[in-house]
Amino acid sequence: MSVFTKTPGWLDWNQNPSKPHFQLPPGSVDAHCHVFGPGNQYPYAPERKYTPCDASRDQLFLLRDHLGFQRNVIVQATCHGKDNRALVNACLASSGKARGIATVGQDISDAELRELHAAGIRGVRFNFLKRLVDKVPREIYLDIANRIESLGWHVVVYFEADDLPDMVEFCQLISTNIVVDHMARPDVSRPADGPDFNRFIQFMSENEKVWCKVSCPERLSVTGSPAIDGQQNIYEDVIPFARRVVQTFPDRVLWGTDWPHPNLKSHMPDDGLLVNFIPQIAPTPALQKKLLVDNPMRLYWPEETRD
Ligand code: 0GY
Repeated sequence: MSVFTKTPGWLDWNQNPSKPHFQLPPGSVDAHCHVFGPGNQYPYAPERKYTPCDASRDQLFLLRDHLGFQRNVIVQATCHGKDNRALVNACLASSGKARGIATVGQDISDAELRELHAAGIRGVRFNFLKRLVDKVPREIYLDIANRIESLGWHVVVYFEADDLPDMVEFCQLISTNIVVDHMARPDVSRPADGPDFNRFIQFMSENEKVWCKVSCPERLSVTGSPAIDGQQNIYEDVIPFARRVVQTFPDRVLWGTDWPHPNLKSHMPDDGLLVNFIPQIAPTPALQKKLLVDNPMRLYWPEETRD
């Protein structure tokens, strides 16, 4: 029983995900997931915009094994603010099978950054969604981006499609790799080959350091999941967007479950069905291996990929 009261209407993660039919390539990485609390051990941040249900590291590791992943990249969630203790604990307890993306303030010391690195942190996340965080001045983010460069870290950015013009400018000022969460949240009711998404494709074409997570169909879909209990036709409207990114930039894409799926309103996905969705966006074994193994390994475990 959590010591915190969840945000009204909160949807809890699925305790009984199906076993995926799609067999993940050996060494696959779930490159976007979170841990929440547990709140009695790792309290949620006072400045949080939502209070989730608990989702512990052990529950994440059980899901990893159930779905057939070998590793996780755990992303600091905004409900924990800049308190990375739950994340660090999960990375340390993972026997090297988890890396982390932290949220830090400008006041973090170099010694603290090195400590995060030793725990398995490999980047920082800058979040631009007003419903999730208070605004942070760009200069602060740029200062943090400069400071993490020498650690070999990268920056993860979460923003919405309408903010792309601002982000193009901002990203030009960052010299590390930049990973964009959830394809910058396109409006999937518009065409995947229309002017809006073309601008995102152009952004990636012109910036070789920009990577993209082709994740969160359940969050982006407008048509939703008409066959939630079947295997086909889930989140169909997201497929052309994700597939276009995977086919255009096969060496700069990542995939993650987004477990435990914070702030969903319409439904909670079955994580097994989310895995079954992967071949629709990465249709060949070669693309699947890049998306799930080669790319995340190069970014998060480079020491294991060098010849
Ligand atoms: C996600 C998406 C969301 C939340 C967060 O850190 C967070 O709180 O990332 C969201 O509400 O869209 O990637 O989990």
